[in-house]
Amino acid sequence: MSAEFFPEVITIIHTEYMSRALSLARNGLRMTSPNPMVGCVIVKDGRIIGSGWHKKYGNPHAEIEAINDAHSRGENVRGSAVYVTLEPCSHYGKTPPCANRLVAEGVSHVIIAMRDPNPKVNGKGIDILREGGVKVTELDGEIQQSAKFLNRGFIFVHKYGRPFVSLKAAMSLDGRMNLANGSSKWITGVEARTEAHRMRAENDAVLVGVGTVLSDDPELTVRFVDGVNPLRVVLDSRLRTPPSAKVIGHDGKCLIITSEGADRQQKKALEDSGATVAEVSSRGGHVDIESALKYLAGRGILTLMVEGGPEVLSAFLRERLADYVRLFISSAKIFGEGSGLDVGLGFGDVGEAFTLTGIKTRILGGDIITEGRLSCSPDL
Ligand code: AOF
Ligand code: ZN
Repeated sequence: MSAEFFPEVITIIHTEYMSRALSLARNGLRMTSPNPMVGCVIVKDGRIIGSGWHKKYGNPHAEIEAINDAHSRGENVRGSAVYVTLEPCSHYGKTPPCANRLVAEGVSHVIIAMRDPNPKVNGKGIDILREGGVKVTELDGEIQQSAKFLNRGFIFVHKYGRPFVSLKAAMSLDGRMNLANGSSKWITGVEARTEAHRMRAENDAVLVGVGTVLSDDPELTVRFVDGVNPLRVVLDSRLRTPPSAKVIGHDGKCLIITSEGADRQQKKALEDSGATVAEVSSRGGHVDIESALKYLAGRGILTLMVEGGPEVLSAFLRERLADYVRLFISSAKIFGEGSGLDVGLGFGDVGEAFTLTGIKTRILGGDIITEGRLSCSPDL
């Protein structure tokens, strides 16, 4: 008997092929921004006849990669089922529309994990397919959530005009993020530090406040794991970053965000040493975080990791511009003094507190790592 008679069997089959497409999509991590990571698997007569993913910004889309892969194996995609993690595009951009190409190839069924939040597409790809006589199935549930989480930054930029923001905070057992003198180096052990570098490699940009630059002189590069260096961003309302700061580096990937009307001389000194300086509006004497995020989205940054210090992390929480938290808690060190996450949220009742969902907790060396999605974060 054909699987058509068993809807639950069909769901299992769809989930299986879509999971494969999602893992292919992940190969594009950090290479596709500001475009999404997309994977595609083409199935005919119960066999995968072609697959592919969007490899790099400006390169062919995932569907075209998969069709080309099938052709290179001498397969004909006519009558096949195409699993694609994102709705096929409908517009002429860097490449012609994939939806039209799928119709022209004569595929019979397209299964998608999520709609494209890009207003140029958003449902129009599905319309083109249906009008071309192709059956379209939109998956929901967990597999859709996984597809959305993978492209959380892409969704946020299109839906909310800002990157998806992850906070990373390291603290001593007594909740201090630095000593009284501001130093915050080496709170956690080497395994946790490796994990923090992995997190840097996963985000398009990593951000610290000027206080962290002055006290720790961090490089903010990916060193303990393989990966692409993120854009390094310093929030510095009065341009106190020294031109000799390590964060500036030599690769032109350091951006200092300051308030409008910054000191010309200091600005020029920083630019001469290789940094880019951007001026955005300020609020209460500090760079306005929302304006800074908007600016970053405009520069193609989809995902941002905020690495410290306590003041900057607190400001993101206070403004409710934080979506995910990963906390590194040393189980070995007690500082006894220094700052914590003194956010000043002014809750009058425990019930009002921010909560985390989808919590994952691990023990790594002598440190506890706990992470989750913040309740103040809007929907994907
Ligand atoms: C991708 N890769 O596999 C798919 C995309 O500028 P373009 O022509 O490359 O178009 C980019 C848009 O195409 C992107 O924002 C998204 O809406 C859609 N689909 N993009 O880069 C892909 N399927
Ligand atoms: Zn496309």
